[in-house]
Amino acid sequence: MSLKTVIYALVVALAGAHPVWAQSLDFIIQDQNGDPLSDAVVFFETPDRQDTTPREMILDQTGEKFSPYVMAARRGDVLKFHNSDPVSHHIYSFSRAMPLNMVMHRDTVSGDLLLEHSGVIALGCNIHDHMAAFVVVGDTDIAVVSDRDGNARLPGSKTTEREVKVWHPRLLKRALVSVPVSGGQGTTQTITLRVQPELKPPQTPAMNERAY
Ligand SMILES: [Cu+2]
Repeated sequence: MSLKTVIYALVVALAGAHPVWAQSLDFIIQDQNGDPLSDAVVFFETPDRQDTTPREMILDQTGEKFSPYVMAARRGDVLKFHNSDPVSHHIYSFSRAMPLNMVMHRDTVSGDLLLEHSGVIALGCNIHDHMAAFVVVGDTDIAVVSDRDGNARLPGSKTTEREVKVWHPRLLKRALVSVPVSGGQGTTQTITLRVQPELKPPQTPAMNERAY
């Protein structure tokens, strides 16, 4: 047994047999075909809340799309919509975490919307059916969204949890998946999600074809 292993075992024992993820953890999220999955939210459900300062989360509308498509927010954060388009949007949500029905005229900014409840807020636009976005609200201060190559890096944490939760818009019933952390620090763990087929890319008409 190397000295490093002994020290690690000692640290684990002192931490109550649970590892403490002092350093960042790297994940690659992929689908059942091995293709990278962007827009997966990866988080520890009960991390230590180090910073409870509410953040201002900006959800833009540009080119008749919500941007970002998936956002990871924390309960207590403030959500603010921007409409950068030269047309109006009519944002709606039937989600329990935040029902919404709000017309936004071109080049406007919404008021502050307090994210009071945890859950997934699914957003659409009544004018443009192809527009969709998801705001995943949790109690965690550490949640990341995978990039276009499926990469997700969770920052270091004092959490004692040994599994991460993963959410993706194309997961069946959009449920959470629990995945044991097996890779450990300094390695990259691949997480494979069984997702529904990709939706057809939205048809985005030229902006000058419409005027609301
Ligand atoms: Cu719209």
